Amino acid sequence: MDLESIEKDALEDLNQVTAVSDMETVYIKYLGRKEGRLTVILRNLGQLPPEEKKKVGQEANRVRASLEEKFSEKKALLESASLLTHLEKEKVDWSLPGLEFHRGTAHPILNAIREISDIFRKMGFDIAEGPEVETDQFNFTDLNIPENHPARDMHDTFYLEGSRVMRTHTSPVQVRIMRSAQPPIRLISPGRVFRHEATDATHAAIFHQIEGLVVDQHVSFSDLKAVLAHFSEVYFGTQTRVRFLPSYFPFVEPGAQMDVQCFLCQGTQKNSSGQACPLCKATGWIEMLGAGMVHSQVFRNVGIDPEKYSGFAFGMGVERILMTRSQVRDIRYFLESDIRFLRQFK
Ligand code: FA5
Repeated sequence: MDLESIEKDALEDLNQVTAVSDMETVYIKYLGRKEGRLTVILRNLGQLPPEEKKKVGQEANRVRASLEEKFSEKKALLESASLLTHLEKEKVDWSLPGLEFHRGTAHPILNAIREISDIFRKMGFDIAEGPEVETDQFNFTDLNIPENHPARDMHDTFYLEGSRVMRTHTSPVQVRIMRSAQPPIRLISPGRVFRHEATDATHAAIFHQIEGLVVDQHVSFSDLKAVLAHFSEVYFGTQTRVRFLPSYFPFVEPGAQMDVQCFLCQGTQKNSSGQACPLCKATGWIEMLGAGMVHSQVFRNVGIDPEKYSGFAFGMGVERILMTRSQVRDIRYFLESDIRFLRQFK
């Protein structure tokens, strides 16, 4: 009988269904309002002779009720199965290690600048900034380094159009400040500087300096020495040896430099295999800063009376100072963004 095969076919089709989304097609095929195989039979009952009409009608209704029930059972089954797979997928394994979130930090050089600046701030120094693109006049001429002066050779730089240069040191900030402010002046100025330089373990072409300038009445060379000695004691500790020796810079008189003992060879000038220390080039010392008393010509260039005022200045290399304290063997590491190197400074 038709009804029997409809029920059988419908149940078989239903059996094949594995997703709720596929049930609709099967449902329509048998129970759809227009063309459903069972629906058509029910709709045409009226055309049957009364005896058969009753029999077929009863059976057709039973099949319909049974199929409806089977469909909703299957639907419920599929829905709970898909919910389970969904939950399974979303299951959280609380025993797994968490995802580590790496927070960015300031670059070690920036941190060193902050730390060094703090030491000077506690000694009463203000902080000033100057531009990285400087005029030839402020970078050289006003600092008593006229054109064709041999000192310009040591500061070979990147020249720009219109007598502008990438500053070779932070000393032009001295000029800018002294031109705009009257003494007393007591400030430091950290910043980036640029030199056309053959790089090696202690020389980079882009590095950082911190300039210091004090101008007042009766400022003496011993004030300079005391300030620098205090700085090195606080920053390096009392165990690190430093030395203060004469040097030449056209914008100071007298001029000096401060060296720090090479941490790699401990001043012995040799490495562990007895060869020349590659870091300090077998000198036992690393130059840390240049300094001196502000030259009277510089005072005249910026409009400060050298008879009334005196002052000292210094310019320290931030990378060299940090290298010494953190025992970094090559300045070029600071320019690479190798996270393994940077993480050591946390
Ligand atoms: C100067 O730049 C002077 N302006 C310093 C100064 C300021 C003297 C005020 C007197 C008064 P110098 O070229 O020596 O001097 O550089 C100063 C410091 O910068 C050095 O002692 C060193 O620590 C660092 N330095 C110099 N050249 C390099 C380089 N190529 N790479 C990394 N650090 C450097």
